[in-house]
Amino acid sequence: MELRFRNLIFKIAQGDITRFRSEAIVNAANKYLEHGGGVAYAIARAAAGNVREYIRISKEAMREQIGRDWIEHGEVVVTPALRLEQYGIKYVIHTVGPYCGGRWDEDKKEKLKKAILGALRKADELKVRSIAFPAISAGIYGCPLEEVVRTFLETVEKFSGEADNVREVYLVLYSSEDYERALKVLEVEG
Ligand code: AR6
Repeated sequence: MELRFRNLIFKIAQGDITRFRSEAIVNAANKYLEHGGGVAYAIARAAAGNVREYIRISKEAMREQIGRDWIEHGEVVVTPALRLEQYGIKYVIHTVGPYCGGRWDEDKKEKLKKAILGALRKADELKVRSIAFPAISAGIYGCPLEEVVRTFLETVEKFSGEADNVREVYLVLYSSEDYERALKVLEVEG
């Protein structure tokens, strides 16, 4: 299932993002890049073979790129893909979405938009053609999946007006249930 916004294609896919063939993948991180669970842990383990080592690499990159030991919503950190290069992945872009704990409001939506847009802009700056996102904040952070998917749609549409290099944006759902739910949102909104 795909939608076209200007020169940009937005696709929903199902699978494991650590093996997804795109030039950049996004990590749904926490602000300290601790990669303790969820997709963050999976990416860290797959990239470095050792989660602690990828946390070290991420924190060092954060200090160099941001000059702080944490990131705000909208700020992103780039780390090398290491072992993920075998799938054609060049970069991992770490971004932080809102914590919802089951609640959703305009403030969470704005924070999620910033997190998505920050990663898209960084990918464009890195001259990446394709970028894959997990459903940021829809796991441990407890934001409603349907709202997360809607926010992706709106943000990618907005970004399509400024994209120079990015041509394909994927939202990769891990479980088939989440994939089916995301497809329904696209069918209704798209
Ligand atoms: N490929 C694609 N999607 C995945 C994968 C995978 N390998 N593994 C999980 N997901 P979460 P959050 C999905 O919890 O809600 C971490 O501890 C998952 O099913 O990873 O933003 C961080 O360090 C869900 O739909 O991220 C933060 O502390 C989506 O990825 C915190 O979790 C996001 O779930 C961030 O929580």
